[in-house]
Amino acid sequence: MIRRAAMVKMVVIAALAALVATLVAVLIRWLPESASEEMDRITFVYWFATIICIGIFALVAAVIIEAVWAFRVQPDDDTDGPPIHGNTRLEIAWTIVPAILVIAIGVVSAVVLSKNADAGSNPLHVKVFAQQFAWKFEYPGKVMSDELVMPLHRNVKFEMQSADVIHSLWIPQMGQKQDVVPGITTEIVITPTRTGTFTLICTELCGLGHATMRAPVRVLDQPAFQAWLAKQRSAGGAGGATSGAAGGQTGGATSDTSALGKTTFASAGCGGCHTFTPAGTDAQVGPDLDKLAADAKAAGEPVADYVRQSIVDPNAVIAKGYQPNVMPPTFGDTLKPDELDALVAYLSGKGAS
Ligand code: HEC
Ligand SMILES: [Cu+2]
Repeated sequence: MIRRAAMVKMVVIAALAALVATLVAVLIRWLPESASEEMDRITFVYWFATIICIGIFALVAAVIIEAVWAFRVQPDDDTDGPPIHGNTRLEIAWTIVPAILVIAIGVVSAVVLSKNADAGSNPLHVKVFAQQFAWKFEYPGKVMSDELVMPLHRNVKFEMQSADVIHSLWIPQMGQKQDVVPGITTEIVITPTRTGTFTLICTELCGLGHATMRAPVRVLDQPAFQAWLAKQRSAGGAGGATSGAAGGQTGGATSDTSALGKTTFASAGCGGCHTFTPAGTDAQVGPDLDKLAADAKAAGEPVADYVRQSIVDPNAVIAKGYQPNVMPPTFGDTLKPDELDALVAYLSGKGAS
């Protein structure tokens, strides 16, 4: 039988251990502030499991500390300890109780998973296109956008496709995370609960530009969202009416083409690897595109031809000092012909001047 004094000591130790663990759980901000119904549920699971863990931690800490202290060897005690056979009641208890707790966590998680996957009867459908290293979003009515805009308190159902490798969609404050896998369409539901700006992050290491594969996210109240969508529709879905005012353009491109060139450069993720002053990017994975003219000359080709070949077939000519197979070879397939033309004009216009 455990003596009364030992029992009291263990209760005190358990209370202290629980206090310390609770402070660590509460005082450190482990999760971002929730911005979606799904994140609210995920946060609940997190606390449900954490509270159970704190209880077990307190119990184990109390028993271990008391046992180590009370049964420590006395000086000069060279005898063996007493032979002990199991304690059936204790063993049944420490099997059944954890089993119940783990099953409880499993059931709560399963309920949350199924609720988080439920898009309700009237979700907003948004198609997501992921490719190295950019995101694109398509709204009903073929409205394309580089920015993810979501209406407040409405289920948004994402249908996601990848043009190349596995990517993964994650907005930390919204909790939900889902891989985007080439060849299949994956789905995820997010229901925003507060307006604001967030960042969508690719969380699957997808290549050299992975760290730059982000997209801006905005949650608007319903009227503002409808207004945004209507405006995008009338703008032909060009993705935020970008002006062609890219400093120093003299390539003879009309401002329409240069606007498309600029948006394509941004949406295809070129800026994740290349410096190009008109686009305001300064990445250094690939060559500085401000200096294209010189490379075209070295290759003995007109700038426009050289640029087109570099985009469609990156390994045809490897820029000096760079590696082959770094620039994705898929742009020839993923870019529409007019986007490709505009991109070539956008890049060579600058280079030729
Ligand atoms: C993953 C990084 C990456 C991305 C994304 C990327 N590139 Fe590249 N790019 C490179 C590298 C590395 C090279 C040099 C090797 C080569 O020539 O293939 C290069 C070469 C080029 C060249 C030839 C440059 C020269 O001076 O010879 C052009 C033009 C170019 N890229 C345009 C683009 C455009 C346009 C996009 C977007 C559609 C793009 N790149 C996306 C990495 C990238
Ligand atoms: Cu990615």
